[in-house]
Amino acid sequence: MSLSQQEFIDLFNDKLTTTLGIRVEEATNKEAYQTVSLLLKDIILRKWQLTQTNQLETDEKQMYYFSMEFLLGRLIESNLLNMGLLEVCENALKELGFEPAQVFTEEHDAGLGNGGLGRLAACFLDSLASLNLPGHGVGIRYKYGLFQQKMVDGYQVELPDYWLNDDYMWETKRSEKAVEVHFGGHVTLEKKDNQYTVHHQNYERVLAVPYDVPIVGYETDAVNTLRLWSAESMPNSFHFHSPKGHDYYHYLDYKRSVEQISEFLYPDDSYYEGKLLRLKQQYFLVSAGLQSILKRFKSKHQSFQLLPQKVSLQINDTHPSLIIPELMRILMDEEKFGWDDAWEITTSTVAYTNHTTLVEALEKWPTEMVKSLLPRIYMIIEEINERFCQSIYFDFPHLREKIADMAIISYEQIHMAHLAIVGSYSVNGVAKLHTDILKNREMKNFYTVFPERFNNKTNGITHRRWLLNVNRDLANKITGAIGENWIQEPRELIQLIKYADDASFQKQIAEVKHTNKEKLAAYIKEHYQITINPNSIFDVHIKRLHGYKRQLLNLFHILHLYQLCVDNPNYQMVPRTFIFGAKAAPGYHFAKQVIKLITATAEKVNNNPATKDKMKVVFLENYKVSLAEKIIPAADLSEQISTASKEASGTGNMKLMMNGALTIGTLDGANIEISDMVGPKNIFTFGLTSDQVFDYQKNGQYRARDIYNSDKRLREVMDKLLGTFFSPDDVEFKNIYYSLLYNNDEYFVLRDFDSYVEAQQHVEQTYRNQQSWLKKSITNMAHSGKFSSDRTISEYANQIWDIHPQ
Ligand code: 26V
Repeated sequence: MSLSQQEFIDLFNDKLTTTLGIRVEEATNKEAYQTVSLLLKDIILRKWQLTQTNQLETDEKQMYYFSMEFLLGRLIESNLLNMGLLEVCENALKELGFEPAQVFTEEHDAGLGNGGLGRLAACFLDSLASLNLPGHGVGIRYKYGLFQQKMVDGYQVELPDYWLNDDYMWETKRSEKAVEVHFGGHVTLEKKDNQYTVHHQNYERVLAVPYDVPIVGYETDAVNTLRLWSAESMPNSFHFHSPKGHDYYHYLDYKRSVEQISEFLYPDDSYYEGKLLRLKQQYFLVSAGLQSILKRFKSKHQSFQLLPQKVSLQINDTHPSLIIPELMRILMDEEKFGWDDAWEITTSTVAYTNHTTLVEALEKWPTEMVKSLLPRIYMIIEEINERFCQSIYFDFPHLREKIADMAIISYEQIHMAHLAIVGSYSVNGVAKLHTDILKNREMKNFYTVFPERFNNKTNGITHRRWLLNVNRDLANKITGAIGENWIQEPRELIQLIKYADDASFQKQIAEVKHTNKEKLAAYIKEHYQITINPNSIFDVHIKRLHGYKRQLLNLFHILHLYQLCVDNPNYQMVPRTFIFGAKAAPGYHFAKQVIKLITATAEKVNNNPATKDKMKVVFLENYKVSLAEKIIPAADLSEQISTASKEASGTGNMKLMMNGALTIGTLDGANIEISDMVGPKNIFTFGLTSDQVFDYQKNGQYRARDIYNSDKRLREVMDKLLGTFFSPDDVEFKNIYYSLLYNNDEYFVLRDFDSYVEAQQHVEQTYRNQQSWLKKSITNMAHSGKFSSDRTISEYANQIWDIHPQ
């Protein structure tokens, strides 16, 4: 798409007049934002309509990505960028008297996700569209996204994220495409002529209304769809009889309970709780999404036998795994297929991605809950379980004693991961190590039964948003050196290797990084009144707060450095700025205490004369996509220090690497593949390997206290948690202390401390030699092409979905 600056200005003025009825001199930044997005949407809608007509006509196979989360962040810039209009828009806005960055920040982040899993879904949508592939998102239009984090006295407080307060410019409500979803009631089976008819009665009716968001690819014609479902009550399904008005109150109760379904995003990741409302959300997503897909399919095809050739349904973790029994239900109860044919179709259509092996995050629904909320679905799950257990018994006699472990239903719980594996044709992990752990440990027995199903798809990120858009100065330098091929073919970044040693290129890279650091420093000064030194190492730890991600290990290193400075006023160190961003799940007590410990440490470090010129600690409030976009271009060091085996992949590691940060990391998740790409000299690895962690867990020989006793540095750091160092009373952090010493340090923080400190010393030595640092930084950027989600999506498209560019 190309528009001249004047044409853009004309469109802008025209929109301003016809929608807001004001002159440009009167327009606020918000009004300018609305106007730009409206005029852009006009252009996108034309393409969108063409794509939909085209997709229906050609009848190419479509993929639908079912996810409870899509963490989109802002779309304005990426839409402009992908449409080829970013530069002209920025120039036009300047000409009209606006500051483009301020206009764009008027868009509220769409925070419909917790972290990695949700952001991955958003990156995948960008890559699907940019590779011209027919793949769409299916999700929930939560009225409230992930909570906003407000810091009060160093504690996290959660506030609702009412992101729809102003209109969401990118969505289009499609009332005429609404469908019904049914909950509760009871089911009877009637047998006639060897055929069952299912009667479902007294169920609650919920209207699912889709809101479509267009997904624009980079310099491509096709526009895909993200369909977000919203729950509404059905006044017409309600009969008002009673003259006393009781029905009216019943109706209000019903309306309230229905609207709750799409009210808010559950803020826990990695901790499963069997909440009825969450189960409702999951079935709502699956049932509404599937109905609209099957309607479209039926408009083109006579028989559902063709479904697997025309449709792939990818489920993002087990959250949408009810799609398996729901598809069975529709095929059998409504389309009159027998079990075997329905099962063949279902298990050739659904594919499952696993994102975690943390036991506490695996979904297990109580049977009673499913039985009463979804009676027919429960019957089908029972039957799937029955047949699966039978098949193990007869076909895999050596696994007989494992049947109880493998069953879908056991001890009054439904194991959703088991259901997902049994009901799909593909089961993938998200990094090599993670897939190996699935195959050889966590899902070992299933791997024996279905070896052909298991496969790896290492995660990726969209380099368009995370490099081209957020770090345009760096992108320009890259293009200046190797041309612009890398934008379409991110693997071409490897050409940068030729410049890793090139003094003039190193200088350019250093300048860009410095400018980015100055910008972040200015932001921190403005919002936190903390002065940070742009010449210090920007050491960045940004991700959800969780025990296994070990923000605590980082803190212990900080407190250790603090002690060194206090003990020796002449202690020489390269100045460092430790930057944290993290939200804790509201009910995750330990994680919230760690946040408080970070802010308490910041108070100490930033104000002590012995440290304040050498170190600064900054906790940035309300970490979210648009904040990540500010931090990542300015990072020198990327903290990826999870307990080995616990982080399935990580994707922040990829974003930071692509922006030239070096990684300090354990051999976990995709860190291993980053290390394989760049080589051991260009990454700072440390700590236990996953096998060592498994060994400890097996042999029970880990003794945190022994390490505490034998390491004076650790004692000095940890004893601060108990004494009056942080607060006059000594209760604040004693839980953390106890979790390490009395609960034996589940995440091996003490065990990895020594090796982490050593790796950090290596970081410092390397940083002192800027030439060597820059060489490593360029080497990292050069090898980051593998971690573009374009690569990931091509693999899914070719190896799982069998979909093709349109
Ligand atoms: C789990 C749960 C449990 C029930 C309550 C709500 C809820 C919400 C989200 C989750 C997802 C946990 C899994 C997850 O986010 N995994 C992350 O996936 C990333 C993308 O594959 C990966 O890079 C991270 O390593 C992995 O932790």
